[in-house]
Amino acid sequence: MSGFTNDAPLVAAFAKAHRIAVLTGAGVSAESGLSTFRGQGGIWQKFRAEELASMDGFLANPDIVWEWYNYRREVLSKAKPNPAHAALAEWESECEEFTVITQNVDGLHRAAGSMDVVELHGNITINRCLSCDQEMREQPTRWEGKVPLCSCGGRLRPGVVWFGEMLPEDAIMRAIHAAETCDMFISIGTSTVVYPAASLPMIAAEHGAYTVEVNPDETPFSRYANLIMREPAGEAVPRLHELWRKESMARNER
Ligand code: BV8
Ligand code: ZN
Repeated sequence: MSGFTNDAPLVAAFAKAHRIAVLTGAGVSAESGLSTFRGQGGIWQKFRAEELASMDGFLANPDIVWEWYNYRREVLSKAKPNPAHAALAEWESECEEFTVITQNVDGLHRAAGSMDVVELHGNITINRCLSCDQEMREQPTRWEGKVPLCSCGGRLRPGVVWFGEMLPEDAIMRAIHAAETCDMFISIGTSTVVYPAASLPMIAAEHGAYTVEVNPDETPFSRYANLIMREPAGEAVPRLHELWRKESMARNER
């Protein structure tokens, strides 16, 4: 079922949604000009994921990996949050509990004003030292080829979670808690193939949440979603927010 029909379960679900959890993937940032990973023009169509976003890939090709991250940081420096990011930030300010769980490393949810954000896969703007493990936010001053060096002399890597690496414990625990306790779970712009993030929509569904999928394409979760919106996030998310606002105000007047 795509778009809205005024059927009772949908209206009832929106009216009683006090605790909302949102999972976002690269698709929510597509309209900010950031390439997705697997969609049209996806970054990885030119490369295989393991060559770039993994420790083995980094150790084998440190300069290529840093060229890729520097390219993404360059594109990100010109990117702005889009109407989907903005609607989620506004929605959070009106809702009792509203958690944005993101697989993205672009920081655009916080840039849009979202406060309760769980960055499952880290943040591309942070560097971390392979030797002393300290995080470095300031600009490096020394390089080994294209690889920036820490003040301790160790090689720096982007502060993101690579394939084969564990997600930050607190992030995945917060994400699972939000999925288990929310009334409504909205999955936006993710191909729902990268685990453990991809397990969150199903966890929410199994705990009785009303689930919504916003994605122009089908995903492995589509068949379980209560509401599907086959359209870009920049159009769908503001409409979802408006529908929730209308129904929750109507509830308060009853
Ligand atoms: C882990 C950070 C425990 C880096 C990313 C074999 C060996 C090792 C591991 C595994 C293995 N088999 C499986 C695994 C687990 C692996 C995994 O799931 N692999 C998949 C590919 C099968 N997961 C891991 O390794 C995770 N760690 O499991 O640790 C462990 C340890 C050792 C051994 C085993 C297990 C770590 C995963 C994190 C990897 N890091 N990113 C960086 O960004 O550089 S993942 C990367 O993919 C991004 O974070 C991205 O978010 C994520 C998922 O992609 P999506 O966000 O969904 O983006 P995608 O392009 O795929 O889809 C975009 C969607 O948007 C599309 O559907 C498109 O239609 C839609 N769209 C397009 N435009 C719009 C739109 N939607 C709305 N509006 C639009 N306008
Ligand atoms: Zn160091």
